[in-house]
Amino acid sequence: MFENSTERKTREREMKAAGRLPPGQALTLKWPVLHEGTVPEFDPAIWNFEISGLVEKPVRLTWADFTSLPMRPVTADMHCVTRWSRFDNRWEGVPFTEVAKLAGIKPAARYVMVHAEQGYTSNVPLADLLRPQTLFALRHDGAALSPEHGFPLRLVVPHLYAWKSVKWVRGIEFLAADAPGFWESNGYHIYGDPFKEQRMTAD
Ligand SMILES: Nc1nc2c(c(=O)[nH]1)N[C@H]1C(S)=C(S)[C@@H](COP(=O)(O)O)O[C@H]1N2
Ligand SMILES: [Mo]
Repeated sequence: MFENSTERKTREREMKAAGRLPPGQALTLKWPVLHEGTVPEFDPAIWNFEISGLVEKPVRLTWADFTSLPMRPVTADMHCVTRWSRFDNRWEGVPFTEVAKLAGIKPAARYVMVHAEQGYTSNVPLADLLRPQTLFALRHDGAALSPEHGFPLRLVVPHLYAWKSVKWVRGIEFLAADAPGFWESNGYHIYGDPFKEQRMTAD
């Protein structure tokens, strides 16, 4: 993963000097694939996206509904807890705020459980998802997402470790209290700030 090329080392030094390489991370020019389980099939006729929990109006979107929402580009870095960082990813997709407003967030909502295919989940505080850089991405570096990177849709939360950037995302559930998702229940940190090295929960 950590190629020994001069280009990689040069770019790593640059990112470190710019304060963009979190502690304990190494820069990769490749794009590793990392997930639990298998790559799911996508059928646009049956795919849907559910907005549930503490909302004014629960919503179920079809693929046609979702792809008619406003989209925008976001360029962001990606940090995996297994110690690779990939810089300047050019994502395109629907901002989290555009999706959330369809259902209306109730004032009591403070956290979100993000749901994906095959039962994968991850929890993120609502305030983090409301940041303008949080996106439901359909495209990466000028091309449609590939199946192994989350096609047709993945969440991107660039300022947290990438296990929160849920691939094959199928819904968001608004909650009053925080609750651990898949990796968070298996020892990973409940929040996961890469610049604070919040990798695992302290014993
Ligand atoms: N649905 C789902 N999303 C997931 C995962 C997963 O196992 N299932 N793994 C996470 C982890 S740990 C990382 S590092 C990133 C990796 O994204 P990539 O494979 O596109 O590099 O996806 C995240 N999203
Ligand atoms: Mo990861």
